[in-house]
Amino acid sequence: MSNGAHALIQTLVNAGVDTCFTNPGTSEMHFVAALDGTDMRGVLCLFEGVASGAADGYARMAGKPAATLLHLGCGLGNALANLHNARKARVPMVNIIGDHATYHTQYDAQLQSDIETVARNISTWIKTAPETRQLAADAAEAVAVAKGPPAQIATLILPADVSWTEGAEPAKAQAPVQAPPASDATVQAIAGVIKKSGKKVAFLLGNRMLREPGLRAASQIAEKTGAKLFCEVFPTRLERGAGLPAVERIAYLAELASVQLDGYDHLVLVDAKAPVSFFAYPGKKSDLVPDDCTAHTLVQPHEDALASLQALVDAVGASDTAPKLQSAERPNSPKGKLTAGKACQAIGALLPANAIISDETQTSGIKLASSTAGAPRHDVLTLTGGAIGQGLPVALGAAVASPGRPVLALVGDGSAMYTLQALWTIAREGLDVTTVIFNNRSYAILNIELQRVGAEKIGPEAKAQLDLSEPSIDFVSLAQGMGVPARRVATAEDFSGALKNAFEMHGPYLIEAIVPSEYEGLKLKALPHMLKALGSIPSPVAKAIKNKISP
Ligand SMILES: Cc1ncc(C[n+]2csc(CCOP(=O)(O)OP(=O)(O)O)c2C)c(N)n1
Ligand SMILES: [Mg+2]
Repeated sequence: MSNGAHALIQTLVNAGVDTCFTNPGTSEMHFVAALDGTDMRGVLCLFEGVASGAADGYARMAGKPAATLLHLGCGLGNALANLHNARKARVPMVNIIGDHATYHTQYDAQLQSDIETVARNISTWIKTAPETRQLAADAAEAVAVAKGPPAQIATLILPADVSWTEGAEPAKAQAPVQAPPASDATVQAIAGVIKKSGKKVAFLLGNRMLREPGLRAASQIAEKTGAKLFCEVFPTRLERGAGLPAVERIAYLAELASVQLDGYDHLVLVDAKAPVSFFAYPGKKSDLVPDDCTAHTLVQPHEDALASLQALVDAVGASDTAPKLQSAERPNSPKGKLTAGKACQAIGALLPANAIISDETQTSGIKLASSTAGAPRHDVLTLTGGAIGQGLPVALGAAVASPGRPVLALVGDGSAMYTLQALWTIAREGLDVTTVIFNNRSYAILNIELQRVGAEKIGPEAKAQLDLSEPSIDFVSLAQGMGVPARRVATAEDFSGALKNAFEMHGPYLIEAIVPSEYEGLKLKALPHMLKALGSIPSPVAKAIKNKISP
């Protein structure tokens, strides 16, 4: 018998949850005290949004949940944006939210708030643990729910007295639930559609299908049937590079996505939702499936996506077909004044084998995919829910989950300032994370959006809301102030040199890349007109222009 906190931690460990990203307060002190002498690794984060983003990055790489330890409703609220990204990533996670002691809530003390209401935004399984004796069983259930299928975020609210009271015993892990494959009828129906001649078929692969086994199976089908392979716009974890099948990512800009999807009669969704525009724009469609195209869903989130896709491989007779693999190739080293495109080129030239890229580059990463396509195999983790401030925390969590693998965090200056505290934890844990801040001193993407939404007049007050140049942010000082060595560069040669050094040394390093915005002046003004024109020009020309704008 032990107190609730001890039994809770041991239960989590029994179920394989052995890493907890923490930002504790008084109500979590018994949990904190119980960490010693267990196999649970506590990783302190200095803002809750770092903890939740780190748990997301951890789950993407480890394929199992981490826990977060957060302080009441306000701590959970601070974590919300990255919990939202994690929910959209469909990763498993267990939140432990400390609460006031059960008998204290009646007093409406200073930190009293409605925790469950905050949690409802990101969890369907929410439980306030009612008593110590039951706590371990609740924790085992939370982990089982988080693991799924489907994987999700479970939130266990832990009143302080339930945590400190004696009389608890750890519970065993619940037996894993086997996900069923898609029904044979579904597989055969889709196989029938694909095999019918004269129709153009594309696949949209998402989530669990973007790892090697899913990619290989999809490529076998594509090679056998001539189908095109797309992947969703913001993948949770995409394995790519030399030796793996390549897939074309759906573009962020809806006009470009429409060009990509134009001309297909059937779109087969495999662990992905039908594509929609990121935002609505006056006079434009939200649903990106072309009007004369039929979407088919192969697999539901609770089903076994890989087994279903492999059944489809058999059903179309592609079991003996070899997948098409990306060949190894790297761009040359860039020269001259640094631009974001040249930085991407240098990354393609130098990326080490088995790297993990956390991509929150926004506009600066437009050339990233093409520059790294033939680089040694690597994983790319992206902004699944569109809530910025995710890149650094996800890199932190990915590094904790993947010792021995180099992590590269690529982050816009605006995005970096949301959760910059992640650098402190990266330094404290000695993680092998190289961070590149693309400092264009701007919310550049919003300058594009401002043009696109058709705003009538763009005055100085409007422009000022998107400008980060006064005062300019000194990322080198900020990084050094948190224990991360750093260097500022403004030429392509210096960028390559700094990146090479960072990859060669173990541990954290930050490169502040001074770059112009990718879209400025005339190019910025012309973009909305060009995007508008795409819908009314011949498809091959539109596709060529798309590849120029977003290669
Ligand atoms: C939580 C959240 N707040 C605000 C936004 C709106 N937003 C999207 S991109 C962006 C600016 C990104 O700037 P930066 O990281 O510098 O990239 P750049 O656009 O300059 O390439 C903002 C504020 C968002 N998506 N999520
Ligand atoms: Mg910027």
